[in-house]
Amino acid sequence: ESAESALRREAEEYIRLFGKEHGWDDERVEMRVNEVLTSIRETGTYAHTLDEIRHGARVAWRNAPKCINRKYWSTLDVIDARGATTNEDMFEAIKEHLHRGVEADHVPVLMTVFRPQTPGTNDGPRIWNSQLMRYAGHRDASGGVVGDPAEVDFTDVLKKHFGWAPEKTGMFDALPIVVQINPETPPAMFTLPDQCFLEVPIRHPTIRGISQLGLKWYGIPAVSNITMDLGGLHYTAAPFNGWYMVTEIATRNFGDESRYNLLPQIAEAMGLDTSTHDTLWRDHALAAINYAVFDSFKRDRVSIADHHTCAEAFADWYVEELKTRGYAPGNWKWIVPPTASSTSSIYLGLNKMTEYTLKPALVGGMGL
Ligand code: NRG
Repeated sequence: ESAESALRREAEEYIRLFGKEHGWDDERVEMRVNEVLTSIRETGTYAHTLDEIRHGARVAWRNAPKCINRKYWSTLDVIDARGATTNEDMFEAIKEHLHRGVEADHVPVLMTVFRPQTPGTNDGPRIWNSQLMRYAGHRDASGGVVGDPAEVDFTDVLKKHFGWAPEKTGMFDALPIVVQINPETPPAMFTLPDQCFLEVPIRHPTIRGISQLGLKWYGIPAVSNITMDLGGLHYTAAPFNGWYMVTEIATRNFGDESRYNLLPQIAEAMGLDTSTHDTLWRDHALAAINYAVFDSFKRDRVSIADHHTCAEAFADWYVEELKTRGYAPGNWKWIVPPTASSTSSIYLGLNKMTEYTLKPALVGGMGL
């Protein structure tokens, strides 16, 4: 199948889905399908209406096999930034996006959509960061890393090619944003103002040693390295955010050996013996740091969900989705929370869930 016929097929498929899910009559569907196909024939591409993008983004989320929070898929809202024509425009839109999250009482689910890639080319706009907010990983002289090891390569690129020279090299240095409106334009680096970079200091309500570790995390997970594949068009810059599930931060970002690897320090702060597995110090440390992160976000009124609530809600949604929609792709390994895994009904109840790709889709991105 040629690229153009794939575009025609996927465009038509999506318009029909949109029409069906909006109760359009046949005449209206055929009219819009014709309009789109004519545009592709004459110009090689077509433009979505804002309603089509918003619904497409929602369905792309609904189809995301790794996401536990999909029951909220129909609440996603889109900021239309297709008019951005410069790197500066892109950065303005990103600030606006984060600002809306920081300001709200409950973090809204938002996607900012930039111009799609011209079909058959590689000219789409890019955000080089994996997330809009993220912490640097600095290599130190002894071959170790200060900060987030997941960001070491990107941090190197910023220092070597963009002249980034942070005043200090700490564990939680906000990374600047690099955007590139098209391949001909050199990418540009920008620094987020503080009012866009919401952070939560991590304190444990009773274990002082944990509070004294000086940990913090940013408030809003805003994934920026995923392409939205919608109606045959590729939106290469379409950053989106929801809110955190506590285990993402406490168990994985803080706990993983390949990330901050903090469990030994947390266990020591708790006075546990880490010289033997017998004390189950990792288990105690995980429970305590999850509690500390959750309590700290709550105290600061930054949206966060616990993994028990998420897992329970997902299991209900998934069963309902199978009944009403008829299908729902899911990646068990990603959906099962990494802590207290067997306490959720997903663990045994949804073990036959399978992953497959449905479009619209959110594709690519690193192993977040
Ligand atoms: N685990 C990653 C974030 C991945 C996306 N998670 C969300 N997305 N909650 C991390 O930074 O820990 N979201 O759109 O809400």
